[in-house]
Amino acid sequence: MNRGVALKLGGFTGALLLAFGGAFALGGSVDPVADAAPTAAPHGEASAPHSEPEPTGAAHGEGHSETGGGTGQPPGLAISEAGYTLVPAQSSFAAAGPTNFRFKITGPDGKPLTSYQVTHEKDLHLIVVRRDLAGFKHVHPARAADGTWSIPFDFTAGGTWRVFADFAPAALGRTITLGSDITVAGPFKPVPLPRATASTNVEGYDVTLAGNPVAGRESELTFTVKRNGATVTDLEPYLGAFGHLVSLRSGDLAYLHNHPTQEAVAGSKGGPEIKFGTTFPTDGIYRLYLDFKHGGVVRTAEFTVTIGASGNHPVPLPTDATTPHGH
Ligand SMILES: [Cu+2]
Repeated sequence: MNRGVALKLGGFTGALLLAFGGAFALGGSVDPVADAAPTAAPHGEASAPHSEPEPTGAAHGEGHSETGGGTGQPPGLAISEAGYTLVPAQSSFAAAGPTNFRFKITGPDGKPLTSYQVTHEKDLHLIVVRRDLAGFKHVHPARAADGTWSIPFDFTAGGTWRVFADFAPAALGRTITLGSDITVAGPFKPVPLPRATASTNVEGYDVTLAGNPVAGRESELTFTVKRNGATVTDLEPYLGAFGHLVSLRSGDLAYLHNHPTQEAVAGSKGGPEIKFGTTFPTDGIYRLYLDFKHGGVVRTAEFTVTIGASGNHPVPLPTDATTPHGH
């Protein structure tokens, strides 16, 4: 009997090792450009020049810190921070399907917040994803005079969903991201997190990710967009940049701010590269969601990225780490 248990465990461990072995693929196959060139020097690629050093905080209209307001934790893990609270009108739905999702942000005075500082061209960004990291949407609700936000939203399946409100209260002077769980009744089939790969396809667009991110310091991520084998050089500005990137940590759905390193004004064209400065707080597995706009349509390219040798085993690195983690 004991032997039977041991055999079962052995098989399970083997399957896990296989899964994580596959997840290492990205680390070995991407261009180690971020490590090789942390300074302002161009990378010698045959690409359009990009502005480095990166723009100041004014470029994205925010001066936030990377952690959740002195908690030492990444953003998105709390429903309340710095006196501001995310209050869904309804935190449970009786069935999957289209609904009108409504919520408020209450301020330190307990009243609905109505005074926001614009970030990435909006007063508030709403990210909705199921807890298994499937079903990602980045949307922009409308605010009524009384401070209530609302947006038509389709909870496409049952399960526990996570909503993130990413905004800067005018009185606070920095961005905060609050998160709340929303439960939706109905059948739920967890979607396994896809393996880490350096490229993905979304609606006919091939998107490749290059970079060598390490935990605890800012790394550059470069996405390259192609269509039918040809580089796309007429990306359209979306939210003040040629792309908008959200990263979520698998396991707890910590939310990462990602700063585009280039601004994009109306009428300008970008691509095929889109660059971001990103600081992953710890080793672990992350799901990256890149929104880009082409032909008037916003599409989302998704990537799984493992940081560190362990992947599934978060090991905080010193923030002044100067050598790559590993062996
Ligand atoms: Cu947004």
